[in-house]
Amino acid sequence: MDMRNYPAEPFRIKSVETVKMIDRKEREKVIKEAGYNTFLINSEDVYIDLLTDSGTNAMSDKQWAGLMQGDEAYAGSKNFKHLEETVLDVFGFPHLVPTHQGRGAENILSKIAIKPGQYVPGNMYFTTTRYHQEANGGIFVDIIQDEAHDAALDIPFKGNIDLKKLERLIEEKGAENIAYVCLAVTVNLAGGQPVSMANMKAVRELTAKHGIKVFYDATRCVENAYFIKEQEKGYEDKTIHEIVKEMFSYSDGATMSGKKDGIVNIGGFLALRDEDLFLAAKELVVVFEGMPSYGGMAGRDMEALAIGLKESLQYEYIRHRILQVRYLGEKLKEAGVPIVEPVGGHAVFLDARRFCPHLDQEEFPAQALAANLYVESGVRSMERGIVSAGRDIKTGENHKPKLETVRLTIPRRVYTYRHMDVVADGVISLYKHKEDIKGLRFVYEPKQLRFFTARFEEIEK
Ligand code: P71
Repeated sequence: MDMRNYPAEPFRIKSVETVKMIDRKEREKVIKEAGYNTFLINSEDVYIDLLTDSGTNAMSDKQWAGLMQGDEAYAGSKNFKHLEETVLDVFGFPHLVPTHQGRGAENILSKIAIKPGQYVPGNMYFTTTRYHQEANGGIFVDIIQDEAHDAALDIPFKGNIDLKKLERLIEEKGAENIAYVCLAVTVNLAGGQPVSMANMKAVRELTAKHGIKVFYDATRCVENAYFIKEQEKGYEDKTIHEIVKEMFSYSDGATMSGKKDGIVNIGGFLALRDEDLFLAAKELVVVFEGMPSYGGMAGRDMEALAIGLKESLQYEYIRHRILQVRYLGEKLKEAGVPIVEPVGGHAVFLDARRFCPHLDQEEFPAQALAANLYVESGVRSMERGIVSAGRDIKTGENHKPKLETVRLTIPRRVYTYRHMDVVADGVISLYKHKEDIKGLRFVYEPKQLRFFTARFEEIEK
């Protein structure tokens, strides 16, 4: 691989955290005790932690300095004002409801914008998003283009909405039975795949004709903007900030987990254009989160998020971010390891169907692969397949997603290219004896969001 294609870290390291590596024998013990669930492994037993990019980011010196300027007044914190101004500047939304993290915003949006029995079309489900939609009587409908469900298909803007699917849904169910369109930028479970500006515009035009609102999941919107600059005609010379602003101009509001592209460790928000919806949201935020001027966040955390949002728009930052992830993906591809293509914004997804063709989906191949990768290398990853998908709320049957993946999620500004090499070596060495990976069965299955705390045992054949 030609390293000239991959920019060096656009930062210096000011503070370090020492990590240790326990040996294979100990890791075998750890994974068994964790019920073969990487969520249940202690951080201290992990060498390189790619469980998630959520809240695991390294803050800048400016963000740490911002923490010291936290105004912890119960009401009217100056940091709220700063965050409010920043959200207006970055996204163009005049109304802000801070929440403790993304799902807090999803809870409130679902409650104010869904009437029981209404449909909520979206570009692929996300676990917490769909949970809140369904918990509030909504019926999630996947309207992402079919191509997104095909792991091996390498096409740009794989996260796009299929406009025909949306049009058909509106015709069949009637516009009044559609709560809103939920548009995620990027699409996490499709592999961090972006949505094109043309698609966002077209969704806006179609829904406007029918008076249907569009809310974005803004969680990884800056990564999405980078892909637009890199790959969509007419955007080469625009700044990331300009692209983000245009993206959100085609929406009525957004939920955001600040723990990703906000480059912080905790926090999130709901942002809205509409005054009446804002009033409704404010009435609920006091019940579920806190006063409207802090919601679920400390003053200092609002300050760090305001600063982080601005930093994320810097071209050098986001270019390095995206290309570091791509570097890992390209290394694995070169070695013949099956991954979801193209490589998305926040993670490389291993295609567990092709990695473990000897396992049936009901034997949880991705869960088993994640467990074995930990034993092999000390690298922690996350299952994103049948276990994450859960059961159908009506029939109780397992959802069986076409994508059965293991996510190697890269935290922002935390690891170096050399760390990526170590990860790639671990995956490649496991791939060489993949037939040894045994299937799993549940010994404990929680009712909601089961992947967090489920326990498994190996199936001996
Ligand atoms: C991720 C997470 C965190 C997570 C969530 C559920 C299971 C395991 C890990 C969170 C997201 C997300 C998108 C697109 C909303 C949330 C919720 N992702 N939308 O990928 O990716 O935000 O965690 O701040 O509540 O590991 P929240």
